[in-house]
Amino acid sequence: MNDRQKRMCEMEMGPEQPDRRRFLRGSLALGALPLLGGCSVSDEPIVEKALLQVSRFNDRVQAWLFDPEQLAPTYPESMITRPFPFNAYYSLDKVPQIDGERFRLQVGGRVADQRPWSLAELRTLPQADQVTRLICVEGWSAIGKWGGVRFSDFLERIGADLEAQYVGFRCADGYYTSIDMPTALHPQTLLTLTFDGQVLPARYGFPLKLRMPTKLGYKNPKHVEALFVTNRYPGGYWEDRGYNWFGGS
Ligand SMILES: Nc1nc2c(c(=O)[nH]1)N[C@H]1C(S)=C(S)[C@@H](COP(=O)(O)O)O[C@H]1N2
Ligand SMILES: [Mo]
Repeated sequence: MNDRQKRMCEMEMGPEQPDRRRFLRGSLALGALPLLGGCSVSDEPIVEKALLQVSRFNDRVQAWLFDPEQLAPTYPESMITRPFPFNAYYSLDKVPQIDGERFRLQVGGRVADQRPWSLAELRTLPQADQVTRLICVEGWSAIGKWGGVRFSDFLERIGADLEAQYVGFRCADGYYTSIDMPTALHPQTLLTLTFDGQVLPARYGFPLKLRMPTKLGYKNPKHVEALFVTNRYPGGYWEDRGYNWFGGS
């Protein structure tokens, strides 16, 4: 550790914030750790600003490295993790219960056809499924099978501006996130209606989960009720709390 790094360590004061620290460490996975050496993350605004800049820099590097043709690994059905883990920013008993009959997916922003979609309408579109690994930054991963509409098909169908930068998602539990357009158009990005061949169970995101095997768990929104295409950075629930925005896996 050099003197500057030591000083950064010594600047660390005030109460421990293990959660915060975990988030920052998550966002540091690429690049920033060598900079800070073994020193723990400070709450100094200057350090925080520097870290945010590193994280934004990482977003750009990851976006640049992202290969829209490169496929994430797929697995045989025999490798599906059973029971499949549940995760959310709340416990299982708080999972939203949504009425599938009344549900309508709202689409907005840079989209020509803003008509909302019922689940029955979404089921009439061509369906695909895949067995992939979901990787959570909390240190676990699990293999599952999701089925639904290829998101690129859906975006074309609604006349989305495919040159726009972001697709943002709002969820029925207050969660929200956003992704880059190249990932939205990736062939393995699915707007899923099923899990393991069954209607998506509530805990895994009924009625809709956007599933991307190229991104970490927190980028995969469950209970999606609205999506919008935009050039204004929409952020995300964990991303606004320090997780890296691109969140590739
Ligand atoms: N709406 C919503 N989507 C969410 C979350 C959440 O809390 N709310 N948590 C994310 C995180 S951190 C993970 S790891 C996965 C977990 O998905 P699973 O419950 O199907 O395993 O959902 C992601 N999508
Ligand atoms: Mo996660």
